[in-house]
Amino acid sequence: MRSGTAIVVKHSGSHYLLSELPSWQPFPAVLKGRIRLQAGGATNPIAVGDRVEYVSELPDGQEIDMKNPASVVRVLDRKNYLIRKSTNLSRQSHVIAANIDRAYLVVSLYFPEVKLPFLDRLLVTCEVYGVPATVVLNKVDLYRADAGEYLSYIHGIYADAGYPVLETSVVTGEGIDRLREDCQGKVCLFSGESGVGKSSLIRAVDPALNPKVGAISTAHLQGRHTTSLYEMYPLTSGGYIIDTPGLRGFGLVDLEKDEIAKYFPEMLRVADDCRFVPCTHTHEPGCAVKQAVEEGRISPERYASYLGMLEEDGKFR
Ligand SMILES: Nc1nc2c(ncn2[C@@H]2O[C@H](COP(=O)(O)OP(=O)(O)OP(=O)(O)O)[C@@H](O)[C@H]2O)c(=O)[nH]1
Ligand SMILES: [Mg+2]
Ligand SMILES: [Zn+2]
Repeated sequence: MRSGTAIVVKHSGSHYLLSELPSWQPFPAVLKGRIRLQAGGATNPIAVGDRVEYVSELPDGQEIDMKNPASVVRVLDRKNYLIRKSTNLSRQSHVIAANIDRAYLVVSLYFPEVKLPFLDRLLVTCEVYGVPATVVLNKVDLYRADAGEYLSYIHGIYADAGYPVLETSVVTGEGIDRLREDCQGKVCLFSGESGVGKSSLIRAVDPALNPKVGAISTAHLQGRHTTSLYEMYPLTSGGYIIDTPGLRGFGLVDLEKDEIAKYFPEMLRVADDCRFVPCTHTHEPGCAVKQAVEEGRISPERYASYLGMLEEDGKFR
């Protein structure tokens, strides 16, 4: 009988791979029944990035394999995590990853086309769960020349909101050095819609890594959900990147209506000056948020996303 502490580095259906970082020697593990009960409503009790205690019946020196997987007996407290709620009424939720130093939310302006309300919902989720986020505008080779102004405009929206924004291209290599430096020594999560280039960026950041990349469907100009598993990769330069399947619908986490604005950093900064407390920043006179939108200090797109979330709020409960 032996035991230890390890990190979950891959999740595929019923089994997990664990590794005792910083050494990289993944071995299979399954969950004990007691842990399943502790999931608190999530479909997966443990996620990539979780720190767990495991036991194995095998004698020391014998390698843990698929025939004799280890058993996860305890999940250690999480620093943070990200959760995805399904958009139907099943109320199921899925933990995307845990103990994340930074989430890179990857979008491309075209192929697939960016949906700002979707990105904003992801950013709100990161704020709610205490995960620092960077916006990555990928595939700039495809549109810098023809849509340079639009690119700067979108860049400006998120920089003004207070987020780091990177412009990258896997084709020209633009921005990849900065992304690599940024990821160094951290546990990084790459998230976003299918086809935006998450797996491609991981290959570009570290050519030693080889996650599968898929072509964009020519009929729909969308991704094909090439990555189907949650998987952590060790960076040669130190640190880890978690690749994730492309997000489809993305339900907003449970938030009270008057809480949502707190997770828009640019609204939080001015909301203290609203005449009424609480203020929904919709119809109230003397609302500092509405004034900031009128004066161009808060982007109309971000404000529209906020109003959309207020309205949608009821639907997912
Ligand atoms: N022109 C251009 N194409 C890119 C860039 N990055 C990725 N692609 C292409 O976009 C397509 C999708 O890339 P993936 O890396 O598989 O995208 P993904 O986000 O991992 O997609 P899923 O795994 O389905 O969620 C591939 O055909 C890539 O070659 C880029 O910077 N420029
Ligand atoms: Mg992928
Ligand atoms: Zn207000």
